[in-house]
Amino acid sequence: MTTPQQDAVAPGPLPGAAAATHCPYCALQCAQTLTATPGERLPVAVAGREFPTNRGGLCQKGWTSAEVLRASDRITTPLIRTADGGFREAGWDDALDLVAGRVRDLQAESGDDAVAVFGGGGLTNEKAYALGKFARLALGTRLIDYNGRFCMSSAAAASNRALGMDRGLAFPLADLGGADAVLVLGSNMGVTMPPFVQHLAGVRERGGLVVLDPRETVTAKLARDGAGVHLAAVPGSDMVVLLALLHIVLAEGLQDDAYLADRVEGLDDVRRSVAQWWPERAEAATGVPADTLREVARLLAAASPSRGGRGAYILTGRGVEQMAQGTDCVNAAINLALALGLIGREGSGYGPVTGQGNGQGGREHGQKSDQLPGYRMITDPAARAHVASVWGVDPAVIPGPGVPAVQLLSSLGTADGPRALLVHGSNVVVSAPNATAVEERLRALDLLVVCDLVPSETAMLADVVLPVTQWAEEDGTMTNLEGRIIRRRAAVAAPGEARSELWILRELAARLGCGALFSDDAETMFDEMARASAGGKADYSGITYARLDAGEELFWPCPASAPGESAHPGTPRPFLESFPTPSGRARMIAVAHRGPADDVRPGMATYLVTGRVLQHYQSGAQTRRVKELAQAQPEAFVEMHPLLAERYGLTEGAVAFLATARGEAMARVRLTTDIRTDTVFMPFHWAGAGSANRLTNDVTDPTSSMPEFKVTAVEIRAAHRLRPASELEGAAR
Ligand SMILES: Nc1nc2c(c(=O)[nH]1)N[C@H]1C(S)=C(S)[C@@H](COP(=O)(O)OP(=O)(O)OC[C@H]3O[C@@H](n4cnc5c(=O)[nH]c(N)nc54)[C@H](O)[C@@H]3O)O[C@H]1N2
Ligand SMILES: Nc1nc2c(c(=O)[nH]1)N[C@H]1C(S)=C(S)[C@@H](COP(=O)(O)OP(=O)(O)OC[C@H]3O[C@@H](n4cnc5c(=O)[nH]c(N)nc54)[C@H](O)[C@@H]3O)O[C@H]1N2
Ligand code: SF4
Ligand SMILES: [Mo]
Repeated sequence: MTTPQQDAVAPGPLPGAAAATHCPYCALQCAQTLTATPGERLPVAVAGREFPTNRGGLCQKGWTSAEVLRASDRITTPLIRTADGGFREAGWDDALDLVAGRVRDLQAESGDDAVAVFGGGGLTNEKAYALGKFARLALGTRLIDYNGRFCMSSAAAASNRALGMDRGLAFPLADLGGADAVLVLGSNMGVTMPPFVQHLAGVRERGGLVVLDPRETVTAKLARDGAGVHLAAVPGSDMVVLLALLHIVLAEGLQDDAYLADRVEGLDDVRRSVAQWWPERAEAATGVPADTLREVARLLAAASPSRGGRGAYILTGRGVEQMAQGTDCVNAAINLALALGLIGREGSGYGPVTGQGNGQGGREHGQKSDQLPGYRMITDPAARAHVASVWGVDPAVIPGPGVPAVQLLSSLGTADGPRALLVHGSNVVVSAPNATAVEERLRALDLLVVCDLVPSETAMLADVVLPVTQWAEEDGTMTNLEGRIIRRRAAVAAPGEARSELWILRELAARLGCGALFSDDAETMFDEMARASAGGKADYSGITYARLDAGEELFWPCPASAPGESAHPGTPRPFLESFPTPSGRARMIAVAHRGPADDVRPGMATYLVTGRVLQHYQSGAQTRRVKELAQAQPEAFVEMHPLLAERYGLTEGAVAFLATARGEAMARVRLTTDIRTDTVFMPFHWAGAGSANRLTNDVTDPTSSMPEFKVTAVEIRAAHRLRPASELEGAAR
C-alpha cells in the first residue's frame, strides 16, 4: 500500500502557467482560466474564458470561486471524533484503517447493506463512476444514492418515459438564440445561471419569452420587459397550465399533424386527458387568465416550424420538477412540445435545465440506486454482464437496486436500516427535505464518514472527516447541461493532506481487499468508465482525454469507432432521426393533476416556495465562506408581499416565525411586490434556525422519488423577540 507522502495527487504549482478549466459550481460549467502565482499555491487568479455556453462571462460566484481554495477553515488533515465530542487530527493510515475496520465489523454483524453511500452531482464523472463501483464491489452494498435525486430525477424519469433517453438539453445552448418562442417553466436562470441569459436575447427581441413562476423573478422580468409573458400561477398548479395549453392547441387545431403521425405515439389518450381543462376552468385553478393561456398557446404554435415559425423551445427548472407530481408535470411539458412538433428537430426542442456542475454526468455512471455506468439499469442481466466483464468480476457479485435518497436517509440507524453512511459531495442536513428528521437519523448511525473540503454542517456530525481536493486542484471531466463532456484541469497543488477522492476510494478498497480494481489516476478511471459505458445509452466509449484536450466538442452518445474508421463526432442533437424507444417514436403520456401533497388550509394559509439567490450555491457550504458573497447575502430571509406582511403584522427587516407540519424556522422579512400575495419565498442556503428545509415536505414523487421541495403550506407569525443575525446565519464556523 502506498503512503500519502509517496502519492502526489495534483501537480505542483505550474510556474507562470495557466490552466484552462471550468467553474466549480453549476451545470452551465462556464469556462475559466486559472492562473497560479509562480512558486506559490495561492492566490489563484480567475478569468472568464471564451466558450460556447458562457461566451467569456462568469457570474459573481464564478469570479469569486478561488476564495474557497483558501477558506480559513479548509480541512487539510483527516479528523477523527474524540470521546469528548470534539475532533482530533489524524494521519491517513489511522483514519482509513479506522473506517475500513468499522465497515468490516458492522457488515460482519449486520450484513453488507449495513453500510450505505450518498454521492453528489458535483463529483467529476471519474469520481461518480468510482463511487458507484466502490459501493457495489468494495462494500458489496446495494445502498447507494445521491443528491441528484433532489435535483434532476423528475426530469430524468419523464424524459426516459417519453423520449427513451435523458440527455438534459438535447441541443447546444446556442441553438436557443434562433427561436421565436421559449417557454420557461419554473426556472430562474437569470439568477441561477446568469451567463445563460445571453442565449435568450434573440427570443426576447422577438417578444417570445414566456416564464411560469409564482414570483416575478429576474427571469420573469426579462420576459415582461421583452414584451413576452409572465404567468404567475398558483404554486403547484403548473400541471393545469400545461394541460390547458395543450387543450387549446388541440381545440384550435394548432398541432403538427404530420409530425404526430410520423414520430409520436399516445396522442389519443392524451387528447382525452386534456379535454376537461378548457381555459376558463384552468383560470379558476391557476389564477392565469384564460385569454393569457390562449395567447401563450398561439404564440408557441406560431413559433413551431410546422406553422412557418423559426422554432420554439420548452425548458423546465426545479420550480415544476421538485413536486410530488414532478415527473407527470414534465411529461405534460413534453406532451405539449410533441404536439407542436418541437422535439428532434433542429431549431426547436425540450430540455430540463440541469442543476449541479456534473448533474448530467453524475446521473449516468452509477451513483443512482438503480443504475450502472452508461445509464444502464442494474436489474438488466445484459447490463450487469457487460459491466461485470469490464470490472473483471462475476455478474452475481453486483448487488441489486437500492433505495432512493429520501427513503435511504429516513432509514439510517433504524432497526433494519444501514448503520453506517459514507457521504461524498452533499451537505444533507441543510439540503434534504424535512432536515431535522435527517439530522436525527445521521445521529443514530454507528458510523458517519464525510469527505469534504470544508467543515460543512454534515461533516460536523461525522465520526470521521476526510479532506478532499477541490476543482482547481484536480483533473477530470464533467458533463454540462448540454450533454457536452468538458475537461477539469488542475492549476494548483492541494493544501496539507487533502487527497483526491479517487485516492481515498482506492485506499479504502485496498483495505477492504480489492484495491487493484481502483486507480487514483483520473484518466485511467475515465478510460475504464468509457469502456463500461460502451453500448449503453450514455455511451462515452469514443471519448478520450486526448480528444478533449485537442479541443474537440464532444456530446454523448459518442461510441468508439471500429479500427480503421474515423472517430465518432459525438451527438449534439440526439432525436433528429428517431427516438431511442422500441418503436423509434416518442411517447405522449396521459397525466392528471393531483396538486401538492400539503394543503393550504386555515392556520396554514400561505404557500411556502423555496429556491435560490445568485450569491449562494446550494447548502451554502462553499459560498458562505466567500466574504463578498456572504456580505451580499448574509442571512436567511423570507420574501413576501407587503399585503401579506400586513396581515401578519410584519414589516421589512422584522423576523418572521414560520411553521409547517414538519418543523419551524425563522427568517428576516424582505418585502417585495414581485410575488403573489398568497405565497412566501425562502432560499435554502442557510443552516440552523434559518434553514428552509426544516419546513419542507419529504413526500416524494411516485415515479422519480423527487421530494416536494417547492410547495408547502406554512403558518407565519411575527417572532416575539428580534433574533440576532448570527442565529439566522447558522453557519458552522
Ligand atoms: N445561484 C445559484 N445558482 C445555482 C444553484 C444555486 O444553489 N445557487 N444551484 C444549481 C442547481 S443544483 C440547480 S438544480 C439549479 C436550479 O435552478 P432553478 O430551477 O432556476 O432554481 P430555483 O430557484 O430552485 O427554482 C426556480 C424557480 O422556481 C420557482 N417556483 C417555486 N415554486 C414553484 C411552483 O410551484 N411553480 C413554478 N412554476 N415555479 C415555482 C421559484 O420561485 C424559483 O424562481 O440552479 C443551479 N444554479
Ligand atoms: N428547500 C430546497 N431544498 C433543496 C433544493 C431546493 O430548491 N429547495 N434544491 C435541491 C437541489 S436541486 C440540490 S442539487 C441539492 C444540493 O444540496 P447539497 O447536496 O447539499 O449540495 P452542496 O451544498 O453543493 O453540497 C456539496 C458538498 O460537497 C462538498 N464538495 C464539493 N466538491 C466536492 C468533491 O469533489 N468531493 C466531495 N467529497 N465533496 C465536495 C461541498 O463543500 C459541500 O459541502 O439541494 C436540494 N435541496
Ligand atoms: S453561472 Fe454557474 S458555472 Fe457560470 S460562473 Fe456562475 S456558478 Fe459558475
Ligand atoms: Mo440541483
